[in-house]
Amino acid sequence: MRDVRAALRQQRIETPSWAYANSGTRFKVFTQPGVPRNPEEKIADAAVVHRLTGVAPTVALHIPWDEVDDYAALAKYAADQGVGIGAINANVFQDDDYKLGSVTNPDAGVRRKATDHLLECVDIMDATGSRDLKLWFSDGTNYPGQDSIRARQDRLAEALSEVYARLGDHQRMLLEYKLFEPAFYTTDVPDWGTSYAHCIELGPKATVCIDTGHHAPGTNIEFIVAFLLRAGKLGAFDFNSRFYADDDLMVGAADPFQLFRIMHEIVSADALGEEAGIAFMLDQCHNIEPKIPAIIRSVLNVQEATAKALLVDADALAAAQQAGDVLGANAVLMDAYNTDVRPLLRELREEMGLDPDPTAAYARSGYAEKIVAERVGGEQAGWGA
Ligand code: PSV
Ligand code: MN
Repeated sequence: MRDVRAALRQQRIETPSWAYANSGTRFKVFTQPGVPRNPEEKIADAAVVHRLTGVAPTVALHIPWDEVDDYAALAKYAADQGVGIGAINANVFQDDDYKLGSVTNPDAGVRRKATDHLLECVDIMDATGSRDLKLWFSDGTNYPGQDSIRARQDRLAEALSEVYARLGDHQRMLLEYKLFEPAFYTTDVPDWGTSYAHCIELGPKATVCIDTGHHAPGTNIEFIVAFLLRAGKLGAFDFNSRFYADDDLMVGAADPFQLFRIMHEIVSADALGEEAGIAFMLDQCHNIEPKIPAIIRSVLNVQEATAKALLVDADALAAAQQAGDVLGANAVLMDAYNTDVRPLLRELREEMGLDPDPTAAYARSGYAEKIVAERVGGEQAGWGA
């Protein structure tokens, strides 16, 4: 029998700095009072989420959205707040120079600029002690014939290998993929296979990041999880929910069953613990809902899916599978999924010295009112779009 509580206690979910900031669609950003104005205030909010949930000890940064003069000082500030700096996300998608691509741009000068930014992100990792460099490229083309698909792959491989060579012994590269958007005809890293192939070419420090919102409708994400786990090439998740495209809604909101199926693959491969090296990150935007409570909800959604996955009776499942008992095997999985794990998680939080209901504890804490009163003046942080 698995030690469900011990596994849940050790779970680590990373929250994204940009989820605490203003965001929206390409039609409108609705601002919210109390939103952070700088990286420190985002980190302070992330620390609140960790204090209340006990399982969100790191916060990912996005550069230049979280640009500061002194990254070591920022890491120290985070540590003082009780959290660490997680992945450093590069941003080569918001500069005018990148209209035709960043590291795959036909212009060598633009490629140099983009690669230099990626290298700068590794410098930042050195200063913050971050392990992971997360790369997502908006690169691609909009029209057939616009550029050479093959040449763009060559340019991508060249930039990635230069950055890979710069990584320290304990640093990794996470290569994210996305089916489309902003490019509509070809995307240079559109799917897990492309990411996987580049990671194989690069070496052991390069692994795939699965953003759950980046697939065609109906894609079986848990298959991708299982495949990459077997190949030792799953490095991270960017968790969120989608109904239509890259919606960036709260993880587990649209399809909690899918989240359970993903976590079942993780648990059955014994890949939940830190030693497995998989970063469980959120990549979300809270456009119309209050941000901190939404992030708390998201963390709890991942925790609930994980608890259910841990409750799967592995022996009974293996026996049913071996016996070819299709319905029996499916029933073992569904029994776990249909278990209400909320009482177990409430107990666990009490054991961890936390409030059993983090959402209610946040509402009672007065933090929301405090940041609305204090964060007056200055410019609210946003995603720069
Ligand atoms: C792209 O859609 C993406 O998922 C990448 O992870 C970016 O870094 C992130 O969103 C920014 O919100
Ligand atoms: Mn992402």
